Formats: sequence, structure tokens, C-alpha cells
Amino acid sequence: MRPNIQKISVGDSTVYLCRLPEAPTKREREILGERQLLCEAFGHDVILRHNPQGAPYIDGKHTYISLSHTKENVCLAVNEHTPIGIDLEHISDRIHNVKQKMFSPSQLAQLSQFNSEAHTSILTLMWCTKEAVFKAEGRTAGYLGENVPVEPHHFLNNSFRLATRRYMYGISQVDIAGADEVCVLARQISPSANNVEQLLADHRKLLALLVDPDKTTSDLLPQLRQYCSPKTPDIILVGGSGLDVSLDDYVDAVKQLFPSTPVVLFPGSTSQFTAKADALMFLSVISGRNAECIIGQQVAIARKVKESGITTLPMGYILIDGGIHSSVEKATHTQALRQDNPQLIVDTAIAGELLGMRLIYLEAGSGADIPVGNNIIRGVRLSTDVYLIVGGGIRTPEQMKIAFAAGADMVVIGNHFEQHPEQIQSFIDAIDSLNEKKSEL
Ligand code: 1GP
Repeated sequence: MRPNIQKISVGDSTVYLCRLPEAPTKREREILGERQLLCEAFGHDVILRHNPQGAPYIDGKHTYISLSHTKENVCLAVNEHTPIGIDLEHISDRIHNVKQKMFSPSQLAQLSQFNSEAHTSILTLMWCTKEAVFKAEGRTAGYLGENVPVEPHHFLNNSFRLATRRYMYGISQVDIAGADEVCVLARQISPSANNVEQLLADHRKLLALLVDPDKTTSDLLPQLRQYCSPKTPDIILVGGSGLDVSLDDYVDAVKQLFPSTPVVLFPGSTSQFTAKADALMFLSVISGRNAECIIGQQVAIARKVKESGITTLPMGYILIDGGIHSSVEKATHTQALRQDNPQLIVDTAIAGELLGMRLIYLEAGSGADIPVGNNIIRGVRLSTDVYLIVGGGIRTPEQMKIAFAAGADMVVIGNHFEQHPEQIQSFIDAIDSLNEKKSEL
């Protein structure tokens, strides 16, 4: 090994670091430095390339690499098995000029638990972590957003775990010589527990708890959390017909209480959007003939949703008569489809599938007297390959099991858990035993 190169093992990754060699321009110094490290790691035949996102890779080799430089140094991280990202930063007071842009007020407020001399290096480490995760994620995430939830207290340890919407990462501070630079390595561990796509693809039956920001008072959320112990529902849906609550704060509160449960927006209108959730049901009311609810509101919110980068789940929403005049009927000015005409419901679901909707929601309406009949669920199941969600008026584990047996993939319960939060665990136990039986087959 060249004497000027440091080689550091971090778990199953290797980090190489050296000073930038002399050359006329900064970029030439960087290229020469990178080259030295790449030759050290892979030999002199190594060819460095970049994919369209700008991520580096080695021509002809299935090895993950990541590179970073400062004005003085360059480093290379190598892992044989899993994507990684590395970032090296010079510790400088200048970070205070951009910290408001890079971190949220709540991230910054937590700095107060450290003495002020440590603030600059902790902010630099937080920045390094965002950059390292951005690189490990394939340079596709909006890394300056809230997608990398790094916080000052994480650096009380040399390594910790962090979940983005897509993946869980192992974050390590790399112990480099020299006190005026910091270096962070992010290593992808697994799809994040909050990765909704992954959860839906798992072929498990899922229970969703629906919370309505207008109805679920602030003390009901902690109460629900208390009863969700030891196990929580698989998904929390946030949505309702009212408009008056800030969904940013509400989703924050839900995520604080249920940090490892995906939070998915199930919006009653365009005002119910926040990029803080893990995913959005991008839904169209295909049982009705109100163009505003089929495509109007979707167009109004489309750009905002796209720019946020949130995971979207294209969904056909079919309102079915549950024996009450539901709030959805009132809000959408549409009529529910009658349960005695199952063919129309099934045809509507097929049309949704053909239009590209990956999810179909059979909705009897919140607080319905009569849940969606199992003949209807079975009819849709047999005629489509969609991800099938059923909700409205389900009040017992038996009703939930009937919906699953007929072919539902996810059952949604709102009202009943609001009124009887203490019963939530018995529903979770029932779904667990269903999933266990399924995996034994
Ligand atoms: C409502 O389907 C959901 O949109 C859940 O209904 O509140 O009756 O459980 P409940």
C-alpha cells in the first residue's frame, strides 16, 4: 500500500483516504486522488464510470463504491454486497449560514443538549449523513428535504440506524486522522420498515388503522398507542372529510407515537396532503360520476405530489351502500353502488384495473351498518389482480376474517377503534394467526 493512503475497515466496508496530490487545478487534483485510491483498491486496470444520476461505479465489477473530497483529502468507500454512500466534510463555521435551509427547526432545537463548541461539528456530521444517505440511495432522493431524519443525539454514538422512506441504513462515523474533517459512511441494510410498496408486495394480510384528524382528538392517539402493545397495526391511514387540521403536525404526532409503522394518506380532499407521510393513496372515486372526484382534484394536486417525491399508490375507490348515507356520499355528491348489483361493482373494479389502478378500495362508508358483502369481495378478487382493500363498518375480528377469506388484502378499521381502542390487540392477534396459518401452508 502507498504510504500516504489510510485504509480503514468499517464493518464489511473498506474506506481508503489520502491527501489530494499536487496538480494545476482543483478538479485535476481530485481526479488524480480518486485514481490513486481506485488503483489501491482495484489495481491499475480499474475504469471508473458514472451512471446517469452521477453515481460512480467500476466498469465490469459488481462492487459498490462511493467517493467524496474536501479541499485537502479524498476518500473512497468499497462494499462487495450492498449500496453505500460516503461523505467527507471540512468542519467550518460556515455551516451556520445554511443550517436553516438544511435542517428543520425541531432538528436544530435538539442541538441545545450539546455545549456550543460541539454545534459546528455535529451540524457538519448531520450534513455528512444526509449526503452519504443521498449517495447510498442512488442520488434519487430529495436529500435536503426531510427524508433523512438525522438528529443531533444520534452522534452520541459512533454508529446508529436510520430509516428513510425506502431503506434502513447503518450510519457510521469513520475514524479518520486529523481533527478538522469528519467522515460518515451510510450502508444500506434492508428495505425500510416504512417502505409501503414492500409491505404491499409481501402477500401478508394487513390491518390498517384509520385515524381521522378531525375526529381523533389529541388524547385518543396516545391511547391507541397504549393499546397497540406489544404489536401495532401494519399501516396507519390518515384521512377524513374535514379540512381544519394541519396535517403536517398531525402526521408528525402519529409518526412520533408509531415510528416504525408506515403512515399513508387517505385523503378526503386536496387539502389533505403532506409530504411527511410515507405514501399517498392517489385515489379516484370511480363508483361515482362526479368528474371533480374522478380527475378534477387529482389534476389540482398532481404537480405538488410529484414534486414532493412521495410514494403514490394509484387507487380506484368504490363506494358501496352500507345502509347509511355516508359522509363520502355527501362530500363527493355521488351515490353509493347497491350491494344487490354485485356485477356493476365488479365491472367498476375491472375498469379501474384496466385504467392502471393498482389498488381497489371497496368502501361501505365510515360507520356503515352493513360492511361490504363477501360475495362482492370474492367477485372482485376472482375478476382482477388488484391489491384489494375493504373497509367500512367492520366491528369484530370475525367480520375482518370473513373479508380476508373472501379475498381482501387489507382491511381498514376506523370508527370501531376510535370507540374501543382497547380491542385493537385482539384484531392484531387474529390477523397474526391468519398470516401464520398462511405461511405454514
Ligand atoms: C372508512 O373504510 C373506512 O373510510 C373505515 O370505516 O370507520 O367504519 O371502520 P370505519
